[in-house]
Amino acid sequence: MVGSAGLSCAEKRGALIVLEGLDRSGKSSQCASLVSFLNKQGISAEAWRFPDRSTAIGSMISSYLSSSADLDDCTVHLLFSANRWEKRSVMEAKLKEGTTLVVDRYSYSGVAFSAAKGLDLNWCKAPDQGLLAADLVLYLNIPPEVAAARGGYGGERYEKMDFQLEVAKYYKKLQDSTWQTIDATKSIEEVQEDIKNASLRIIAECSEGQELLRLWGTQA
Ligand code: DGP
Repeated sequence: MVGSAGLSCAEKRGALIVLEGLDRSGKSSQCASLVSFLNKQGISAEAWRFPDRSTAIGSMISSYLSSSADLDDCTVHLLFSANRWEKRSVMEAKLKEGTTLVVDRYSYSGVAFSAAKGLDLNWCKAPDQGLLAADLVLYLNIPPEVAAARGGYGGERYEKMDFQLEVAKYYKKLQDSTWQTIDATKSIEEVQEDIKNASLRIIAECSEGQELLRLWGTQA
C-alpha cells in the first residue's frame, strides 16, 4: 500500500536513529562511534547532523548561533525547520536504499529549544509536521551542571545552564514509545554499549520491514 505522500508501508529499509540531549551531552562523539561500529559490522550507515550548517539556510543559523546575527525567535525556529525540510527527500531515499541514518539532533531539538524560549509548544511542532519520524530517539540524559563542566561549554547562544534546564523540561514532554533514555553520565564505553544494543535492535526490525512514519505520529 502506498500512503498519500508515496511512502510505502512496511518496507525493508534503513533505520532513522536520532540522538538528542542537552548541549555537551556527548551526542556528536557517540554518533561518530556508532556509525563507525555499524560500518565495521557491514551495516550501511551514515552520520548526519542538524542544523546542517553547509547549506545557505544552515549558514544563517550558524551566524545566529554564534551571535554574529540576531533574528526574531519565530523566524529562527522556521529556519531550523526549513533546514530539516531541505534534507527530507534525500533522507527518505537513503532509508529506502537500506542505509541507516544516525542523526545528531532533529525536530525534537527544534521544538525543545524554541519552546524553552517561551514559544507555544504546538506552534513549535507545526512546521515539522510531515517530516520523517525517527524510529528510535536515544536521549542522552545528563544534568545540565555536569554538561556545563565539560570542555567548551558556553561558546554558543544556548549554552547557559538555566536555559538548558528549560530545554530538558520540554524534551520530557516530547517523549513517546520511540524514545530510550541513556544515562550519559556513565563512562563513554558504557554509553556506547547501550547505544549499540538499542540501535542494532531497531536496525534489525527496519531491515525486516517497517512503515516509515511522519511527525508527529502520523502514518506516511
Ligand atoms: P549543535 O550543532 O548540535 O551544537 O547545535 C547547535 C545549537 O543549536 C545547540 O545549542 C542546539 C540548538 N538547536 C539545534 N537544533 C535546533 C532547532 O531546531 N531549533 C533551535 N531553536 N535550536 C536548535
